Amino acid sequence: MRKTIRSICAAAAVAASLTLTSHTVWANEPVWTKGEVTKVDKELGKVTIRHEEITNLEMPPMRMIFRVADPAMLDQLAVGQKGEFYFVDENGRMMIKQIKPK
Ligand SMILES: [Cu+2]
Repeated sequence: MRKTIRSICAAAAVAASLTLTSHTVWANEPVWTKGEVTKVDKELGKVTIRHEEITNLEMPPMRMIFRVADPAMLDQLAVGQKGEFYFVDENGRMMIKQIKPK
């Protein structure tokens, strides 16, 4: 009986460490959020997107303005463009880091 409890504890410890490891790896992976471009301002380098919930930023669905990490992204974006976006918080500025156009 005691042995059974000990092996269950060991299994739980392994599971916990696996979870921790996975999180560490995923921290640098893009988190994709679906969205649609509703406005592009090339001069200001800003894009308005109606986005679904952004889990990595704990943000509910809404329409908002983002900066882009690379001005070249502006050429890939047009009003009505749908896709998946990797949004990040760069010192309080919401920014599009990567785009997967659909
Ligand atoms: Cu938002």
